[in-house]
Amino acid sequence: MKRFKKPRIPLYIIAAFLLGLKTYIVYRFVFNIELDNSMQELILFINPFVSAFLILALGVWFNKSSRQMKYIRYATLAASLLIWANLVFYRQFTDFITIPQLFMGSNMTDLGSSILTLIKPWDLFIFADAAIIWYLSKKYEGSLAVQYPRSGKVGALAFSLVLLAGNFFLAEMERPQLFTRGFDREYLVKNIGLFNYHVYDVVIHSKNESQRVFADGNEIPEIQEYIKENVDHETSEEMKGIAKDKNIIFLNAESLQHFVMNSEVNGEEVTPFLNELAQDEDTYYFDNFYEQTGQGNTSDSEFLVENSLYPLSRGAVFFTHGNNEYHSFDEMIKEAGYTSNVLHANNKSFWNRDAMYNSLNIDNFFGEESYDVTPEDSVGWGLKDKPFFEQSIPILEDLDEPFYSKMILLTNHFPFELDEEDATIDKFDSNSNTLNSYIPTVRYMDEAIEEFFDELKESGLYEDSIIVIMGDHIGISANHNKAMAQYLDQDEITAYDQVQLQRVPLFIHIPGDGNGKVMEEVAGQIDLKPTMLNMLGIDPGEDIYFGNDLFSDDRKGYIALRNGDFVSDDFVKTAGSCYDRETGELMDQAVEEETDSEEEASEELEKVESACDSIQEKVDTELSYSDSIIYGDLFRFVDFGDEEE
Ligand code: GP9
Ligand code: MN
Repeated sequence: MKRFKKPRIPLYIIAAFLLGLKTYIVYRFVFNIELDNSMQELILFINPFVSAFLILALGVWFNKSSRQMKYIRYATLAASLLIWANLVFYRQFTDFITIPQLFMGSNMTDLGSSILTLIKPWDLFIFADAAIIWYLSKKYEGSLAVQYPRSGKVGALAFSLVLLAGNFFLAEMERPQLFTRGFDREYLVKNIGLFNYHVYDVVIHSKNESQRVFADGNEIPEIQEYIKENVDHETSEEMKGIAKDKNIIFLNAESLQHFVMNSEVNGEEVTPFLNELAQDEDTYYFDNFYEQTGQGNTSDSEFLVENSLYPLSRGAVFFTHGNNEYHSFDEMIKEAGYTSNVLHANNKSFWNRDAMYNSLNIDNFFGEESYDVTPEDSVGWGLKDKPFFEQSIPILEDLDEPFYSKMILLTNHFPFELDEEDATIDKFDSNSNTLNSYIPTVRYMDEAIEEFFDELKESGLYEDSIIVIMGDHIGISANHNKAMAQYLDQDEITAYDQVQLQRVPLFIHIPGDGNGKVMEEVAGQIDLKPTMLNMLGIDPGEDIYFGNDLFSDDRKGYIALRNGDFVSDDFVKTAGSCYDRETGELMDQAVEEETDSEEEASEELEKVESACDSIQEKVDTELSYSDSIIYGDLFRFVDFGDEEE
């Protein structure tokens, strides 16, 4: 047998180096990870090598060289696949995969055409190191393996753990409480790397799962107490019962963001009908209304509306906790004789809706099979909004009244495809195809809603109904900030702007009301359940919820975003800083400008900081109570007093 010259560098080290280098390049140049200082740069540079070494050094425990080679090959390949999967996911959601999301496999396949636009030919380079290692390991199998004595193996492991500890130490220094807060996945990946982030995610996932098993409901009184003290507020007397016995038609306007309202492209209004509707004397239009969704997108927005609870910070609650007990709006309106319905021309397993709608006590779900979906009438994700509305009219007419019917639109969905004949406004012109295409699909939705209003009037349903239109979540992610800045005619999109871009339009249109106006209060999706209950004249009783009546003057005064940021009457809190909500100025600067002496400034600043901190504390408390309710399935233990309906 031919003997190879003993090579100097073992394969596991070569593989660790290549994997580390590749990972770093991908972090730095492919993901859009923000780096604020040189410490962050350093950590981002170190962590790929630390993780790669940790993974590959495990290979030395295989004594047989063929096994060792096999391990190194597959570990490198698996790591590359993991990076690639995260990259594809990131292009769509600007976020990293979580375990609960992996169980949303059905969604991933349903993504269909969207997923193709997310895969790029040069993604193949992500597998370059795996290919090199594969080749080397086959060619030089025996000579590139190492046979360490036991002490050498332990040494390699100990060395990788020391590196890991060093990495964690730096990370904790850079971002205290990184592991306990865990709201922001980008921070985790930036600091401990993608691989360790996934290990962390597995640990958190198991912890959450065990929370349900061990929950016994003894947290409930504390939560009820908190709600009584902090959330409960007076509802509007004026609006109480205004919708009594009327139908509620709720339009879930896919990806509709606030920034398109009253804006123009090439001198043409993007949303002419909605702009007019906002000014209508029968419409209450909310101008500072925020979406509060997490990874569950549309389904999270539905969850917020039906429950006035927060969705989860990881995964979609529709998937992860679709079989929990809830005390939903749909259940509560039954006592007033209402039926609840969802109309959505998509398959019912998407977002696990079939299971969740059951748990929410929704009476009827009219999915894809209730519609005539032809290729001519479809684009992107399915039936176009115009035929969807048209075909929905007979369904609505057949329902027992009064009803609450939610209609979920689809055409204005990423990647914003539209047939040429449906495009009635130019695309925007920027470096982002996504933003460019968004404009004509938003216009299409605007026209579809206009037609729907006419159809409702023709059918006679209009007078007996209240129509709510809500944008479900953002359509244009931070990945398109350059184009967005161009659209908004700004130099850049700041952290403050990013929060403001989370505004979505909300219309509450009450035919014949005549008192409509533009409402300026800071509000969010969490507020719809208490608002609609009050409008129906239903007493929430012992309900556990986190929102306020939108029409009341007496409100909590802030809206929590799912990542822990918040917007209050005075502040926008994001990226660790407090901004003036109206001007977008950092509060310390604003205070400095407004005060005359240094002494006065520091006094004022202290006040502002403590005001901001005290809201933050409430936001954190609310989010964590809401999480406990969901993870522990705590409503199993609550008697809301209306169970037997
Ligand atoms: C799918 C539709 C879109 O049924 O609700 O979901 P999204 O991707 O926006 O969450
Ligand atoms: Mn959506």
